[in-house]
Amino acid sequence: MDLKSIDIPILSYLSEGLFISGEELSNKLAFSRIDIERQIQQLTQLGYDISVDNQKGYRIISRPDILLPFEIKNKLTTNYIGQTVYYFPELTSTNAFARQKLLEKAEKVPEGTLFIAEKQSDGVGRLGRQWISPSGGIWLSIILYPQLAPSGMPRITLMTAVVIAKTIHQLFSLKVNIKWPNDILFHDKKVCGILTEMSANTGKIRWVIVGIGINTNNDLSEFPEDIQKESISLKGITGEAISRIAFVQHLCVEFEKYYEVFQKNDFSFILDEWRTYSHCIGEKIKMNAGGKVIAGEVIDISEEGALILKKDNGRIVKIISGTLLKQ
Ligand code: BT5
Repeated sequence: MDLKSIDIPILSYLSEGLFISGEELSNKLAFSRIDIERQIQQLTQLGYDISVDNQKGYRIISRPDILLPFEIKNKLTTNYIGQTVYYFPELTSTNAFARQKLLEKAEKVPEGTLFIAEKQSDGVGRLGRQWISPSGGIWLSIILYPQLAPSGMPRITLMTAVVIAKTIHQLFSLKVNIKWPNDILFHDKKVCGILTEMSANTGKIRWVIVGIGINTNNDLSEFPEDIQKESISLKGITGEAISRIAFVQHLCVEFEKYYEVFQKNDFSFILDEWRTYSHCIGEKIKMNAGGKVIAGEVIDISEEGALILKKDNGRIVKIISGTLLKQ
């Protein structure tokens, strides 16, 4: 079964609630009864448990938590984020794959396209660091074509961090923190990382890849010990497996909402939200910025997404990219 392009239209009419008869399905969708049977079989092969009653028809008993495109698109209320989905049981890296697609022909990749993998064999973090991505997590990339100068890129990372923090808050009533620039932490442990990449020419961004890695239901016990100590998953926090499909759908809706605000140049609204989740405003920190260690107190975040730091010698500096160090 080709999971990339698979489409099972009857799924939008089947539910865990009421039965729906084969006749009603074939009337609604203009499919023959044999087509309906075939789609039911496909769903069963994918791990759906479907109750079949000769009189009443079909009803879903349980569905697998696989990030299949038609599940993500099912009743998704966005206009473009998540409306095109490429799904892979395994990839090296969703960012690397997306980059390859964009370099081949960006016009073929609509804005809001998602590239999703169940696991990544070569997931990447910033500065070439490794991102561990076993099954059970959410590893995806979102494609954007913002009207933006390359210097505006850090804002996309900030916006994405707000969207993820908000999604986690809304779905699980959990307060997470954003660690500048690209980490989402719960009690100082990393639950999510963001990797934004772009291509630009003549002072304008051509495309952006927003890579998002979230530890959801994946098992952290296989992580190297040092990373394990500093990581956490949503399953680990809430005590139960979460619905990754519902998470991705919610993320798409929030992402589109914020991206629309972003496109209208209303970044101060996003910054205000960012400040409420910030990990470090008012804190004394040390950071590695381009190989130099800088120490000071974080005063604020700037309109461009730079951290404003009051150095120990009293000087105010803006840091556009760097890694916060442990104190
Ligand atoms: C990041 O880098 O946090 C960006 C991670 C982006 C991952 C997504 S997944 C989908 C897309 N496709 C990709 O290939 N990548 C993106 P950075 O701030 O450099 O953090 C990397 C560091 O986090 C590593 O050096 C480890 O210490 C730690 N780490 C690695 N895997 C982790 C995980 N699953 N959970 C928590 N921490 C992890």
